[in-house]
Amino acid sequence: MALSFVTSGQSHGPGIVAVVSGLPAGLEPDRERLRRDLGRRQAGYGRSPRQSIETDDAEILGGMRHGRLIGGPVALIVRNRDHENWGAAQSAWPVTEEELADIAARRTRTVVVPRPGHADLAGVLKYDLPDVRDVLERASARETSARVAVGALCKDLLDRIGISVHGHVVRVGSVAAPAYGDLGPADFGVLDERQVGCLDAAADAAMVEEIEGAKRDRDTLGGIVEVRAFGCPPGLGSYASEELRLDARIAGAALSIQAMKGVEIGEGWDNASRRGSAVHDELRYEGGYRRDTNRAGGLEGGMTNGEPVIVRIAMKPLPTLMKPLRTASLDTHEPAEALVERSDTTAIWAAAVVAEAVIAFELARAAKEKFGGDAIEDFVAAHRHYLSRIPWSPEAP
Ligand code: EPS
Repeated sequence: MALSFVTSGQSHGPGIVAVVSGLPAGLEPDRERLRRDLGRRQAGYGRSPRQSIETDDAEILGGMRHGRLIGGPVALIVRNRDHENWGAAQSAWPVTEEELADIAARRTRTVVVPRPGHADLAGVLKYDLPDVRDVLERASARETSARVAVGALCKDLLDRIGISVHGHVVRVGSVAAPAYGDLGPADFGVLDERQVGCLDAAADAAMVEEIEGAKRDRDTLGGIVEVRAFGCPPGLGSYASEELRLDARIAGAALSIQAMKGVEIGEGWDNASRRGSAVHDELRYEGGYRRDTNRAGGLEGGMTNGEPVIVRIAMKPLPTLMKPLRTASLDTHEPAEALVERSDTTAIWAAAVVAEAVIAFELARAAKEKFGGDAIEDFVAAHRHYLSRIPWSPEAP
């Protein structure tokens, strides 16, 4: 069965739900990883006070028993602790005026001032909604908490075939990390000591300053995150059909994360201005096929090529500013100031963690297509057989 998932829920509703289908029976999810990844997504310098309200954890509602998946869809919920502060304002069923009255006015008021850069305007027009809040509640990146939980389960699956996925921050506003050459899974351990999620300590400190400056100016910042996946064998994805191309799936998944606006695979943008002889990663054979460079970012012909997968994703600055942008009211059409709500100055580290999760899902989906397996041991055995057939091994030369 193909791997797929769907999420449901709003930022201040009872919680964000995910239902994942196609994970093999017998997989034993790592409870600590699930908690750790949800916690990592909440961390990072520049987040709003909302994160001091939430302590994300995923409650498994179906598909698992005694620590093992049992073959049915896995349903989980990440509850929103902030929900209780909203009461009737977030009720699924109709509420009376009296019920609304006990909620702070700012939360019950219909929002009629769409924020530039957000889903607000097109959302109310498209769905014929009376209140921008109906749009922003679902457009909110709070939804990514469930995607991170799904990603953690996918990492558990990928673990079984030696694939690991690591995200980090390479730019915040005008501050860029130094260029890195080859990195390995062990290089990402230092991120526990960083505030913004940058491998380089000096750049991480400069990013903190950059965020402080934007916060002082009541502004927001975007940046660039990078994800590297190690241990992918050649041949995940396929050139045979456009919907199977893994680079396209990864790019689509990356841009499905709220506020992501650009994707680069390997040295994609720089490669566009180089000659072919300076771009393509030459092959040699040494007990298996090897390359000394990885400008392709581990993806050729819509498939993994056996080198680490490298993906960079550009995030725009968040559109909820404490210094409101100009807009026009939906009811009077008069000039107005956009909604000012609690906002993150930047959520760039969260973006790195979410990017890890969505790329882990795409790799797990492609691995599931390649190796099949209703039961985890079938999946693992198919992978083992494949590696015994091809001249490739995950170890560096
Ligand atoms: C978000 C707005 C903020 C963020 C939220 C995403 O929410 P609030 O309006 O409640 O402060 O904090 O992110 C999260 C709650 C989260 O857990 O990531 C938005 O508009 O996208």
